[in-house]
Amino acid sequence: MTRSRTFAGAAVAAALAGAALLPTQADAAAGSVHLYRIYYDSPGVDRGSNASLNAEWVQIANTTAKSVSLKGWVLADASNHKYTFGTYAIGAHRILAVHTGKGKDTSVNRYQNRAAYVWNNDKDTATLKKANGAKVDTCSYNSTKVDYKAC
Ligand SMILES: [Ca+2]
Ligand SMILES: [Ca+2]
Repeated sequence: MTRSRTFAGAAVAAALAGAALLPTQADAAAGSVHLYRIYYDSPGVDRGSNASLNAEWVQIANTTAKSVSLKGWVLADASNHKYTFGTYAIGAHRILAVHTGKGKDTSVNRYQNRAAYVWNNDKDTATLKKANGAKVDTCSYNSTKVDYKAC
């Protein structure tokens, strides 16, 4: 026990030293908020029902150990249809879905409240920006063979 604990302590010390020397790697290890998946062709024929609109969504993951406020952040498609987050924070290690249709916002489901589809079924690009306009992430797809894109 003592030996393994000492070994673990040494490993942590080494990791911290490495993190101090390589901040970029440290940031990656600390996680990020990023686009995770886009389900762009909702199941079945696109008849425009609210259920169908809500089966079209974009997932955003927070892989950091902290809750992150997304207030004022903007999710947009290639045609610049924008969804701006209100007061909202994504919890640590959580994945949220931004649905296209109407619904009641929850801690992991947000709704654009649209009456029409946003994400093209053939190709499109999702862009996530902070309130100050700084780009956080983009995710593009170009295929009708599958219905979703893992970013
Ligand atoms: Ca679509
Ligand atoms: Ca469909």
